[in-house]
Formats: sequence, C-alpha cells, structure tokens
Amino acid sequence: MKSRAAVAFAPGKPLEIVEIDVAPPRAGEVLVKITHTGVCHTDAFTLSGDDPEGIFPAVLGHEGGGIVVEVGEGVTSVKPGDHVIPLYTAECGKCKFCLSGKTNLCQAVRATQGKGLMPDGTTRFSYQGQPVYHYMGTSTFSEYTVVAEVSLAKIDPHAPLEKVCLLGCGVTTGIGAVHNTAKVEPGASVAVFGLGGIGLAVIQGAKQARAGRILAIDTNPAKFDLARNMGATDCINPKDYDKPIQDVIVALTDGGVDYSFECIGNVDVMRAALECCHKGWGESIIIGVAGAGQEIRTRPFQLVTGRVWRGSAFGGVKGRTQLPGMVQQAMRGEIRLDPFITHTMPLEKINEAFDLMHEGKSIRTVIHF
Ligand code: NAD
Ligand code: AHE
Ligand code: ZN
Ligand code: ZN
Repeated sequence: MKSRAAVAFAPGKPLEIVEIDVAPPRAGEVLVKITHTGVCHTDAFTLSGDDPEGIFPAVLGHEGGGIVVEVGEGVTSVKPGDHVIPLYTAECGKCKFCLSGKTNLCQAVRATQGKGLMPDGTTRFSYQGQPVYHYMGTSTFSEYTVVAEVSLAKIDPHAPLEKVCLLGCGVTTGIGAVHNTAKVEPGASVAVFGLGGIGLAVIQGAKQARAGRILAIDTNPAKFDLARNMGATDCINPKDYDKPIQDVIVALTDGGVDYSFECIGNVDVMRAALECCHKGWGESIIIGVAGAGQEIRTRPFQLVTGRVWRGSAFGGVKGRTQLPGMVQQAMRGEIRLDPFITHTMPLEKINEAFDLMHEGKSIRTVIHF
C-alpha cells in the first residue's frame, strides 16, 4: 500500500514528505495506522548523524499512537481496530531479559531493530523501488507502519491518541526513571538537568513520589515556568554562576542531592549530575543519549565514596504490561500530558517541529496525519 511518510534520506538533511510503499505484515507483525506522533530529541539525534545505529534512508519516529489495520500470521494479542502504542523497547515475556525480573530491556527483536530491519531481516518500506529502513522498531513518521507484535502495547480505545502518544517515549521515560530506576522516596531531594520533555516528566514523577526539594537546571530560563508548574521548587541557570554547577548544588543542598537525573545527552553535564549527589548514597541516573565516540568521566573516588551511576531506558517500563495502566493514569489526570504539548501540526510541517526543538521553543510537538 501507499503511505505518506517523512523520510530521512541522509544525515543532517531535512526530512522529505513522500509517498512510500508499505508491504503487508508478515508472521508476527502488525500493520498500524499512526494517527499521531510526538517528536523526541532522539529523532533529532539520529537525524544529525551522531547515532552509531543511524541508517539512511529511514522512517524515524518512536513516540506514536495508532490503530491496528491488519495482522500477520500467528498474531493473537491484537486485532484490527485495536488502539496501540508502538514500543521501541519490546516485551516478549519469554527472553532471558524479560524473565530476569531485573530489566525492561527485552532483546527479542533488538538485534534486527538496531539494523533498521524487521525481525526476519528485511524491510517493509520502499521508495521508488529502493529499500527504506525502519527505526527503533516503530517508524511512527509514516501514516502506515509495520511493527512486531511484541512491540505493541494495546491501550484503552477511549484514550485520546493525540495525547497518549507521548507515553510512547518522553513522559513514560521521565516518570518511569523516577519510580523504577531511582525509586525516589518521599522527602528525597532531586536535581533534574535539562528541562525538555524528559526532564519535565522526571519532575512530574518526583512530585508524584513526594520528593522534598526538586531542583530544575537548564541553560534556557524560558523552561522554568513549566518546570515550576510541574513541581520544581528551585530553578537554576548554570550561566548565572561562575563556579561549577555541581558545587552550586552541593552548597544549596547541605552536601548534595539524594538523586539526580541527566536529561540532555551531554557527557560533561553527566559528570556534574553525578558529582552533585550526596556522599555516601546519592544516585545519578543517566537518561540523555550521547553521540558516537562520547565517553563519561569522573574521579573513581566519587564512586568509592558512595555515589552511584545508573542508566535508564524507557524509564525501566515494560511496555505491554505497564503502559496500558499508565494510559489509564493519564485518563484519570494522575499523569498530566497537556503541559507537554506546546505545538501541534500536520506531517507536512514536521521539519518545523525539529526547528522549534533546536531553538528551545517547544517541549513536544504532536504531529497529526
Ligand atoms: P529536549 O531538547 O527537549 O530538552 C533538552 C533540554 O536540555 C533543553 O531544555 C535544553 O535547553 C537543555 N540543555 C541543553 N544543554 C544544557 C546544558 N549544558 N545545561 C543545562 N541544560 C541544557 O530533549 P528531550 O526530548 O527532553 O530529550 C532529552 C534527552 O533524553 C536526549 O538526549 C534524548 O535523546 C534522551 N532520551 C532518552 C531516553 C531514554 O530512554 N534513555 C528517552 C527519551 C529521550
Ligand atoms: N542507538 C544509540 C542509543 C540510543 C539510545 O540510547 N536509545 C534509548 C532510547 S532513546 C528514546 O528517545 C534506549 O532505549 N536505549 C536502549 C536500547 O536498547 O536501544 C547508540 O548509541 O547506538
Ligand atoms: Zn524518545
Ligand atoms: Zn523479551
């Protein structure tokens, strides 16, 4: 079938809106009509060429919501008409990772997903007879996409897809990192570096966890009103100080915070986020994605003296098991999605969504088809 899609033909180039060909779903696969998709910084990261797994041409997008159109042989968990959120972190329920009880990082389709292919090693997308690659197992920048069954969370059909699509990445990642990765407890102090969709969701999660002090840090002060609205108690611009931001935070918090979250993808800030943690117990969670060749550094003494470095992917959330419940939470108002949606626009304008992100003017743009 034909599908309108925003295709990344080459790194560093704007997406092109073209009509691609989408082949039918094969065994274990599902054809989904995407109704809405958010634009996450990770899409921009891959488009920039900094992603070691970036493959071109590809259909990017991983924060979508849609409706099942057709299922391939053997698919039993969804049927045409079901409302779904595609998952870049699958959940097969059978692999060593799913069975470990220790991680959400299902590996059932991860190897082919990282190569831009479906689990059988082929692509369902083409343009003018040439292959176009998938992205993160989701490719939500196409009106029609093909996804592995294990990469779909079936959700309440009454949920507004134009909002709950944000649970496909940003909001789930931030809130999940607080509850599943850090396990923030009531009264704890929290520092959040980077106040985009991820950082603001961390603040929302910290507020849910009844954290005591929530310090919000960004070099763009335009983000501070929304951070306070989400629950930040202190907003800090590192540019206002002539000493390292970790020293500023340690001084403000009687020795450092209990938890910090890096939501930018900057390895220098990752170091600051670790070093602003309290001696003996402070934990720093890396959420931001850094480019090829980047490495983190600190004095090992920081770890010897009790600080802990962790990472979090998709907030540690098991998508098929837990996302339907998070959708219900959003429908009850227990997870706020509206404040994240600063812009909405049709697919044809998607490059403007990337511009707004780079200019620091948006939190999330929701694209409709
Ligand atoms: P965003 O661009 O919307 O927000 C980033 C924020 O960081 C902006 O407000 C910007 O002003 C701020 N910032 C930039 N440099 C800074 C600095 N030196 N000091 C302080 N603030 C600074 O991005 P986003 O969509 O919120 O994504 C944030 C990061 O999280 C990206 O790296 C993205 O790839 C990553 N991410 C990871 C996961 C995961 O599962 N681990 C999921 C989603 C996104
Ligand atoms: N492909 C990159 C890494 C990208 C990355 O870290 N992705 C996060 C999700 S970002 C969503 O916005 C993730 O879940 N990683 C775990 C995984 O299995 O991909 C690289 O460096 O190669
Ligand atoms: Zn994302
Ligand atoms: Zn699995």
